[in-house]
Amino acid sequence: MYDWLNTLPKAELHLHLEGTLEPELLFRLAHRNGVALPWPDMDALRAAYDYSNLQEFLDLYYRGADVLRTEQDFYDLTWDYLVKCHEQNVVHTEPFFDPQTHTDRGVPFKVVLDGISQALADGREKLGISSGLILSFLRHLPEEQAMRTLDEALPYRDAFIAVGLDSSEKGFPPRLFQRVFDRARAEGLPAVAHAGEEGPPEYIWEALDLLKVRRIDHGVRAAEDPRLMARLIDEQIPLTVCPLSNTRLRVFEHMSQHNILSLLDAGVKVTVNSDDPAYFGGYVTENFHALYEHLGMTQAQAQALADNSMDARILK
Ligand code: ES4
Ligand code: ZN
Repeated sequence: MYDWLNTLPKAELHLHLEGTLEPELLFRLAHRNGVALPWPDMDALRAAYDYSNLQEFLDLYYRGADVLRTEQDFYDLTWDYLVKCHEQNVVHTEPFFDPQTHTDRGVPFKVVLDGISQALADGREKLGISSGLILSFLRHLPEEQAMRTLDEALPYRDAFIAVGLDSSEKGFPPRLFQRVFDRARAEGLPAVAHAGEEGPPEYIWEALDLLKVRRIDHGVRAAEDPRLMARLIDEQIPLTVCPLSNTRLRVFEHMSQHNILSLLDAGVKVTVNSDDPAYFGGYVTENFHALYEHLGMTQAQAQALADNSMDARILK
């Protein structure tokens, strides 16, 4: 079954490039850039991959991203991810990057963008993987800073296919970012947003009604709101679900309790994604495989999930 799932052609629609930073590359880049790390070795780092919620993970994720300094670093990060895609027959990907995580540390926007864009171009040419980059705003920071990030990005408008919203969810509702998303829309940029991962169904409503997103990232808490479920099904709004992420961050206590197949069977357009694979223990195939192992996913369900991912692309 693993091989069948691995060979299945699929698209990945919820993937943070900073979350693909494997311990090996993290240590290599720290050495290359002379960055001191709080972990003596990779085993100590891996031992820290034990989170009880989203914030504990994010603290580690932002700490890890500090080793990314040069254009070559961003190239290497992105290229390694694309090689993984190639191995797992991910034929299309729409990854996120968080410019503020880097510009706030003094790494210029263009350094980040050029490294990533060059790797994506090489991925198209050498590996045949189509891709479109999503610029994601950090919601734990003020809206003015997101707006400034958008200003910085607009000269490179053609390097992106959409804008997104991520980081700490609780206490940072989508409505706080309405003006940034209005502006992005006026520039012709479609939108997605993380909502309903740890936050309530109300945040999903806000993402749809105020930010006018065309996909919801995570969205698993929609199941708590029957009216919202009806809307997602009626409008076929895709949810980019990340099963291993949800269990590692304890959105669900165990994979056997995950609701992705119930959502699928109810008619919601759900997809399978890896979120931050280096931190959550697997790439897309491992996520599919966990659904087979713990939820008894059938081949027909796997095919439907993969078909949904191809349908839910922004870049067609
Ligand atoms: C994230 Cl799992 C998750 N949730 C929200 N923001 C994020 N950024 C990177 N991974
Ligand atoms: Zn995410």
